[in-house]
Amino acid sequence: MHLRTVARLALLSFLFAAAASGAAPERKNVLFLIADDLNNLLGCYGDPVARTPNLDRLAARGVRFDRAYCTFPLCGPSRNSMLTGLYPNSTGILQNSQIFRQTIPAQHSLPQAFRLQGWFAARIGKAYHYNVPNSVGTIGHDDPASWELGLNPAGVDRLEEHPKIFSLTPGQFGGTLSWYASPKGDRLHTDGLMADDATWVLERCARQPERPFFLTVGFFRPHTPYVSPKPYYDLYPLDRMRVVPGVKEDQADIPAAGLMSYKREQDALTDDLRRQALQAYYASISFLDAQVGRVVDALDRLGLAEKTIIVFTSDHGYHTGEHGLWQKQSLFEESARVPLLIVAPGVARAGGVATSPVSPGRSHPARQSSGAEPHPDPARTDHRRTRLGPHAGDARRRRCRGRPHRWQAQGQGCRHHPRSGRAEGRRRRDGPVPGLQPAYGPLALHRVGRRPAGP
Ligand SMILES: [Ca+2]
Repeated sequence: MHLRTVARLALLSFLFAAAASGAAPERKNVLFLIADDLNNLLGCYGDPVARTPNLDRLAARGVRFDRAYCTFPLCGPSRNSMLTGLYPNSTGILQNSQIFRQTIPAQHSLPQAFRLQGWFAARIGKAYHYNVPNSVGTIGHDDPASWELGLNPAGVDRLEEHPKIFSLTPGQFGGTLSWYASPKGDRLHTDGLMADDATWVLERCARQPERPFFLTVGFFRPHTPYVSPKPYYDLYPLDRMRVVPGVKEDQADIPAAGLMSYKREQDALTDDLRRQALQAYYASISFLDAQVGRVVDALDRLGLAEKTIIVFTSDHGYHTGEHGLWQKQSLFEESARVPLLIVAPGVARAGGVATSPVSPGRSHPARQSSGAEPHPDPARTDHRRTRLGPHAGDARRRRCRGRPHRWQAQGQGCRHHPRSGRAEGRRRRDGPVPGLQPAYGPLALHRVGRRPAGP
């Protein structure tokens, strides 16, 4: 299959699935790996500093999508979009505190669609939104209907090391630049425990080759706080960390709306702190890379590779000082673009590069070649058909006109496509769904620790 064709399927998933329904394709496994707040600072995307040998190897055995973009540069909206195959203005999820069951409860999620067709669907860590780090070890904003098994390990980064973390705003870690070089080894950290748990699940799946699986491993790194074992910090000497130059001059011609994601607390950043933050972010990427490598190695060791599609991506990109911005929630390239690697044995050639714009949320690429039938009307399901009249009625469907900047203010739902510039969002009044209780109450500790005992 030609790579440009693969990319264009992002916009044609419904038609493609319908066209593929003639013959009965082989039912392949899916290993869906998603990082949190990871941009394209990876060796396989040409970054000269990053040490990411495992992701580089994954790219070499599959297809690297060079122009993959999230549908919303924030965790919750992006993840709900990705896992339902709908744009945020159709899911109604424009902030982190919601899950799609509150707005479009009848929608089948991607893993749920696999479940309904016989796949074993499991989740380890963050698939839907979690508050990081405080919800690590809980079910977060999970959707239990999506999975048969959910594992929520918590490591020393969550349970022991918070008091030691440096933060620009002391005591705050989730949305604030913060980091810590841990003396504890990989397998004591949450992402390391998740790689162990993934291996445990894969071992059991390998014993039941007649039943395909859809395993999601949602790593928490490199999201803040950038906590990772110290050896990963040592890969990135501070004097090699490049501070973005000329920010003041750069900002001179950027409209104020383009800089709305700036956080006042970052006034405290000095160049020394910027170098430390970049070192810590890179270290978290390399730590993540190592855990991805462990999961893929387990897949290979268990003889599952030939029957398994591997997808690796992130929920959105990340600024590391460009335009004076850090973190996410802008539509500049660094925040909107995501890595996307797909290894599909027998479908795409190894080492390929796809250059057409694509969005992981719209493509459901794994489903397209896994043999699963499409879930009901994935491209056309609309919140208006879910009998949530009050919510649908609140959505004021007006075209976003007169907004010249590629910017989506959180909660306003107006965006322009990062490449075409075409306005694709619509304004809506966002907020809780009247008369509908949250699917889940205050986040309760679901199960801290390890997988179930036994075979
Ligand atoms: Ca995120």
